[in-house]
Parts: sequence; structure tokens; C-alpha cells
Amino acid sequence: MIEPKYFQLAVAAAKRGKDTWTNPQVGAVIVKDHQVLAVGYHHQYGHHHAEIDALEQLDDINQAKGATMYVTLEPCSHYGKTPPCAKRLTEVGISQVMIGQLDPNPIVSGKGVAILKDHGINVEVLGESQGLNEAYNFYYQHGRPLVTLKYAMSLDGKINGGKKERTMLTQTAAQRDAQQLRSRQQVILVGEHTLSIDNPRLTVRTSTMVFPPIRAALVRSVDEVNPESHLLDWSAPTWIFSETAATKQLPENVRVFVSPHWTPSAIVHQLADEGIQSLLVEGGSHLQAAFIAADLVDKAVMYIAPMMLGGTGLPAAMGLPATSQIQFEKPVITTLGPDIRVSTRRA
Ligand code: AOF
Ligand code: ZN
Repeated sequence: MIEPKYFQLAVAAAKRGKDTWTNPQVGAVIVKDHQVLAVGYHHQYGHHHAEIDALEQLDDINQAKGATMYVTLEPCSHYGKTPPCAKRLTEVGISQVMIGQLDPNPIVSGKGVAILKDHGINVEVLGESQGLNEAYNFYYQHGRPLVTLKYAMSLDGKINGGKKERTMLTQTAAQRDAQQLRSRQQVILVGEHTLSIDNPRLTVRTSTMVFPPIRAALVRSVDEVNPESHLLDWSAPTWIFSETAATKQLPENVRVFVSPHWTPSAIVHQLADEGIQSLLVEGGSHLQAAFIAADLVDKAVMYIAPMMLGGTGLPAAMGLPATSQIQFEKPVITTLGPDIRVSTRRA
């Protein structure tokens, strides 16, 4: 019988995984005679999987004999960076495995369960992601990254004070929150105007990351990118989507993708080919409108600052008439210092 409290423990452990990069966050708990013997999780991309980490927490590997493992994701069946977890569970004598969700990754999907069952292990699958690995699951379900639109605006819908330089609208708490949002993304994209006017760093400064998000920009010509742009510094990898190839030397952390006509759909599919599961579109308004028009918005996070910028012709949150309508779920509204965050997902 599945006991939810052990799953909750496994989910909490999974969430401790940082820098799992394109791998899922996974937690595992070993239980015997109503006692929790070990709790493990996937700490970081390339490190042990959660099941192995849990086995390593046991005082003695013989304790695994006849024990039940609760694991948030189906144990893997493939030889990747580490040998298959399902095989290891059969070797150490685990007798029951309670699984949160099947692994949507086709290299594993169903095969892990099959290995366990073939060895007489009793397997139950809850069939729930328990809120974990939203982008990972989305990627395997839809074959493309989960796209989140993020922007900050004034009460009158303006995103910039119009002096051809960056306007900070929100205060510290909202800025920190936006950093947290960044830290959960694999790629952060901006358009040409934002690149030249804001000169963003697109880095995560609230925590140190082994695999920081890749910074990306859509430009007409990579040769025209200001060599002083923060995006060309070495703090994280940078991908540039350009209509023309580079004729100048670029730093080694910069990759250029060339196509005569980049559309949101072409960018998203290029990212999918690169195995990218989550994309944050940070601005500016034209780029965001293009994603809406292409019907490529899965989530939206908007920060609203309690000010009106007034003015005529100031850049507004959406720069172009977006030709599609997208219905979103009832948003979650949070106050962050003096600012408001509205966050929602596609209905
Ligand atoms: C598990 N437990 O904790 C994780 C799993 O690159 P590798 O070799 O580490 O394999 C990555 C794949 O393994 C990943 O896409 C997913 O299918 C599975 N991740 N599986 O049993 C874990 N992180
Ligand atoms: Zn594994």
C-alpha cells in the first residue's frame, strides 16, 4: 500500500536537488517496518541518481533487503552517466518500489518498471508528478521547451521611461524573485532592443550555479552586437540567434545560430533540438508580442510597480498587436515589497 507521507518526504528531498540541469529533480526514501532508513536525492547533473544516493545513506547495504523504496520518478533502465538504478535495486534486494510517475524520457519510459517486475519486485505507480519537473515533463510531452513570458511594467502598462536606457520599475523583493525565476530556466532570451538598451547580464546573482541558464539574444546581425555587451562576458554561456554568420572573432562561450528568418517557432524548435526544456522570454515588448502571436506562451509572470510613467509613445508591455488570444488560468497574486507579482499558466 502506498503511504503518502513517504512520498512527501521523497518530494521534499527531490526539491533539494540544485543544478540538476536537464535532468529531473528526483527524491528517494527507503522504508522498512514503518521506519525511514534513508533519504536520498539527485544532487546535481552527472552525480548519482536519487535511488543510489538513498542506498548510500544506509548504514549497511543489507538493510535494503526486503525494504520498500519510495521514489518520485521511475528508476532508470539505461547506462548513462551512471549504471541503471532499476538494476541496482534488484541487486540489493529491495522488494517493493512505489513510484511517483513514469519517466517520460523515452530512453527509460516503462523499461525501468519492466526490469523491476521481471525480478519479482512489487511495483506501484502513483501516476503523479507531485509538482516536480514541470519543464522536464512538458518537454517530453510536447517536444519543445516550456515557454514563460516575464516582464515588469508600471500601472499604466509601460515598461520603460523612454530615455533609451534601462528603467528600474520594481524594488528589491521583486528583483530577487525575478532572479529566482531565472534560476529555474535553462535559457533566457531577449530581443535586439533590450540587448542594446538594457544591456542585461541575464545572470542569476542570488545563488551560485554550476549550470547557470544559457543567455540568448535574437539579433539581425551578430557582427553588430556591441563587443562591450554584458552578454559577451564569460559569466555564462551565450547563444545568439542571428540572420547572418559572424565574421568577427567571438568569445568561446558564445554560440551563433544562423537563419535568414528567425521566428519564435524556429527558435523554440532549435532549442528543442538542443535538448532545452525551459525558455524564459524576458523582453522586450516586440519579442514578447511575437511569442504571443505565434501562440507560444505557456506561462506568464508579470511584475507590476505602483507607479504611472505617463508620457506619450513610451514603450508599452506589448509592442505589436498580438494576433492570438491566449486564455490563462486564475493567476496567483503575490505582493513583493511595494510591487505585485501576477503569475499564471495557460488554461
Ligand atoms: C533516476 N533517478 O535521480 C534521475 C533519473 O544523464 P544520466 O545518465 O544521469 O541520465 C539522465 C536520465 O536519467 C534522465 O533523463 C532521466 O530519464 C533519468 N533521471 N532517473 O532513476 C534519478 N535523475
Ligand atoms: Zn537512475
